[in-house]
Amino acid sequence: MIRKYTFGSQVPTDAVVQSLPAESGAVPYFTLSREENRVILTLSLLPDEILFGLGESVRGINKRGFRYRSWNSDVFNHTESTESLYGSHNLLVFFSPSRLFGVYLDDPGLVTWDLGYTRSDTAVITSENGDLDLYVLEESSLTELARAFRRLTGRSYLPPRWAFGYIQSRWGYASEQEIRAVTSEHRKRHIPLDAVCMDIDYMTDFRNFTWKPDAFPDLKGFSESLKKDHLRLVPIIDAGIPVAPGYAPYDTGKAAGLFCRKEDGSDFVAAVWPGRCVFPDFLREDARIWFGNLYRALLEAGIEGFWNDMNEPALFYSDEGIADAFARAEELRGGRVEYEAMWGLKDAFNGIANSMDDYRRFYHRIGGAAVRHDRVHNLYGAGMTRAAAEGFRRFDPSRRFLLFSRSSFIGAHRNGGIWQGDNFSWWSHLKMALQMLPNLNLCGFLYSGCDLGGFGCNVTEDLLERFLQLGVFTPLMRNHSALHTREQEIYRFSSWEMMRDTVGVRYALLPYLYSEFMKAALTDGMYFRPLAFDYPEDSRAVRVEDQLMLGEGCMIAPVLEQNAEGRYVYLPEDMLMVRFRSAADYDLVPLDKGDHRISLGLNEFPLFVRKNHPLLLCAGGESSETMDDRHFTVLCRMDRDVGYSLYRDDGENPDPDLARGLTDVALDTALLRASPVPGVAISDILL
Ligand code: MIG
Repeated sequence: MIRKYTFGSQVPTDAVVQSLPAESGAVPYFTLSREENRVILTLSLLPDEILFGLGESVRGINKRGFRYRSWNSDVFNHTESTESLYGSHNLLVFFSPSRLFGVYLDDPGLVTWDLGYTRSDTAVITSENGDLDLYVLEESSLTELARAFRRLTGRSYLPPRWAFGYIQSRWGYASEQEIRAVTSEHRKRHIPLDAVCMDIDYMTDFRNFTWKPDAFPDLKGFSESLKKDHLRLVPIIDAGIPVAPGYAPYDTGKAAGLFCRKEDGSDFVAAVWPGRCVFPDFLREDARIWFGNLYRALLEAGIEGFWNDMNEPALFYSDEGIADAFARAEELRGGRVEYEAMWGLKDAFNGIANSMDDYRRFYHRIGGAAVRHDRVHNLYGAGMTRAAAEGFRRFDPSRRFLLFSRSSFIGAHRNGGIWQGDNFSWWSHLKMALQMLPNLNLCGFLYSGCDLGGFGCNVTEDLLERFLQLGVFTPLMRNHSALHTREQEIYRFSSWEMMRDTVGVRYALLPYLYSEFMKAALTDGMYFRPLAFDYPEDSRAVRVEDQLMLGEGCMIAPVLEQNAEGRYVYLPEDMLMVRFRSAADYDLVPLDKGDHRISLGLNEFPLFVRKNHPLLLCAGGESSETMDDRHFTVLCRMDRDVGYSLYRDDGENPDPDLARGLTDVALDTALLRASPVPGVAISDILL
């Protein structure tokens, strides 16, 4: 059951797709108070209560014990103290043996989540705007609660099937030759690859929808020739449009008055990569249509996928911000600067980027009224995602396009995926990526993954290998790194063959993982889940922070520490461990419910499969398009006859029919007689 409560008058956020009548009674569970405009919800936490949700955020799967802020931020350094990342996902689920409910704030402004931070036994949720729709969700299980929330907010985005292939990316690829060198190194060494991302350096002067004519003399010819080799280009698009008369996106947007404005009616200008930029008012439909149509130039060049960046929006500086900082400096010039003033001076300059002052300087037009940006800040990236997705649909309604964004808001999960932003080549960030994934799924973002190997800092071979071992299972499997960091393509390393074999496992599992993803998306389910969803009564399982359920029948437990030759794993039920070294080389080890120490050399990683759930492996391949997805090896630890329904489709139909895509696989216990591994059926099938 979902109940809705309305406070003030909320601008339409497009997050919710079901219209529910607002209740008039008191909000259950919470004590409500108001302070100026703020709406404050307070609740006593039960001693054993676990909190799930808040999608993209740092720390554990269980969000209890910290303070988070919903405020979409361009943050380069993700630490345990980082209160905001790029997306705001205002769903929180309270789970304990004695109560289960969720609360969702459809609120595009700043929301603070004090979850046992100020007082360990109290949660305080504060909406700064005080204009919001509040939903309270009650269902019989975590799984049903997640499903109800997805029905409320709409079906998750479906990427094309090729988007489940391995993607190579790096900030710095600047020409056709450089990209060809990357693709040919992969093909030459048989490292599977489906796509290469183009970062900002492909553009002329970082201008959206342009490409450097010398570096890409025939982008269409280039993309077509890559496609013959089953490879695709995925260019980046940033939010800002440079102030450059003569540059068509600026001229047309300016003529139609589609940019965000200051109070005096002039366009708000701030610098990002292309220099001084204006910002499309993505909260307006006409601006979204105009921006979505700009993708055409690239779509016509054969591009089928994009990533949208800097859409919090990230602001390097505004003229006003610089002037304020200098004014502060002027005040102090000549005098004796005491330490407090010195720190203030430093802060004045350090705080120039992404400043709250700038976010208060501009306005959106919503329903004819001017709305100051800070009140609706968290909607901006979602508006850009929507603009792009709708533009693709207008361009070609007959297929799916790849789209993933940095900034997001609930609702954007219907239009695109997200990547987990600028992580570092740190072991702790491998764990952080894992812990974020189930909460992203809960909030609707199924197509996601982190920058494998880490974006900032210099990776080491072992860390990249362990990142790839997680990436084998994440829907978005992309190796990405920042300019000036150590080169991170697999072939740069002496142990590239080990990494190639790891990516090979992804391709052997691709039809199965795609099936699990599509079934989850099409039934409003979750691809990754905390163990609590499947074993709510197992007090050990509900607190597991370094293992995830995957699809209907699997569990992952990657190695997250350097120099560890294995790890402890908790099995909430009897499972089959498949310890992979490559697509063709793996051990099958039945393990019973309980604790296990698993030995895992650097080249090894496990997948745990529930008893009586079949796992399908194909022979793999070097691209998702050239794989044989009719011949499979089926593996199953079983003690009865079992079945699995494999979902397959053409990988691009935008309106897939779940029932029509399913093929049933049946395994008979008779198979166990011939098996070399007691209790485990191994069977080759043709579908
Ligand atoms: O200010 O386009 O998160 O993936 O490589 C940095 C350059 C801008 C941030 C993105 C990152 C991308 C980078 N971008």
